[in-house]
Amino acid sequence: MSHAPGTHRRRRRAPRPVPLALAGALVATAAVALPHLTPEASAATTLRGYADGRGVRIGAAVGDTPLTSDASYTAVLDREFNSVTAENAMKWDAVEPSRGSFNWAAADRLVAHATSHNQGVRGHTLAWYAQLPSWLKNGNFSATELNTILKSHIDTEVGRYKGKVYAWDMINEAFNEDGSMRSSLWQDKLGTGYIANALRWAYTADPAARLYINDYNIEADNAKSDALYALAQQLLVQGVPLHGIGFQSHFEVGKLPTSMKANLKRFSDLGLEVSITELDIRIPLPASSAELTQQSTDYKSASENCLGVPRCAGITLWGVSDKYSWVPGTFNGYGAALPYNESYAAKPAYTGLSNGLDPNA
Ligand code: 9MR
Repeated sequence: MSHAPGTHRRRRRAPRPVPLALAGALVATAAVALPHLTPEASAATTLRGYADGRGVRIGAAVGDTPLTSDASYTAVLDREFNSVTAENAMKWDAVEPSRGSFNWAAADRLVAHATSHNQGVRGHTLAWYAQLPSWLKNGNFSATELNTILKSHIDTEVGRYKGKVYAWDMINEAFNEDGSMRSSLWQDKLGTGYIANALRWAYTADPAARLYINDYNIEADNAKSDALYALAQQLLVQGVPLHGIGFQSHFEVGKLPTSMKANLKRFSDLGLEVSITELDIRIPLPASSAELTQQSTDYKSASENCLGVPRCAGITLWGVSDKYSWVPGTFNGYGAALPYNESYAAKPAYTGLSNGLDPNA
């Protein structure tokens, strides 16, 4: 593919080959015109090209293993995505394995990679019930001490990445399905007030980062999203720095909630950003071609359900290719949840997502 030398802004893309996706699954679309397009226009036909054009993020959760060992993976990541989320590297157990002793190696690697590929970073996550180090889980700390520990962790981590992380999934999975608060170290010891405190501490550490509450099964209008809505309203009335709601969006093929767009809109109407933060769409294996087609439709609908709402800041997928997805390990008999297959060939889902991002599709 030819490219104009000296166009520094696009230097990172110019030497890359024709996107695999365009060479494969998209041949039947406008992408066939690729050889005649200017470099600018061909860059625009990547996911990140469309997202850049709309001023939104298209992101992927990134694991340290593929980041450091799989050049095919990083080629797709850097060509297609303008945002990354640390899949595990910024979680408590990774960052503070023993009290007051921090391990930034993997998180720093991701941030450095993102910086050098002109990608934004979503931080993930600071107050969650899972992936806590054992010293913390089993420490039997008093509420006062736990409060200090949480504050110090947030000050340190958010402070370290000040100006480098554009949004934090601060609070993760705080609710039960019936809308009650989920039992966790934080909730049980500190009460729901830990949420406002955590957001305030993070805001002090980096006033420019967008601070999110993130959860799953809140995409539909249901008891869980109603409870979150009530909490968000209350936090905003209290002047707590809550800026966005992250809708994880771990879906099963053909089962997108019909109320998703209206539900995202009611949060957006509060003045909050809305983002899809962990999108994947699992299929019972082996995936049939009808299911792959349905998955493509679902990727398009999911992205449109966000982008069709004011204040949608972007869409992050929970991975890049089926090679590293968490899905098969958790949902027995399911997989094929991402737009790239294990060999980095674009699936129909890539076209669906791409069309969802392309304002002219
Ligand atoms: O993808 C993550 C996987 O590698 C970890 O083993 C798992 C541990 O709980 O967490 C996964 O990521 C989760 C995310 O942090 C929060 N939402 C659900 C995600 C999938 O389980």
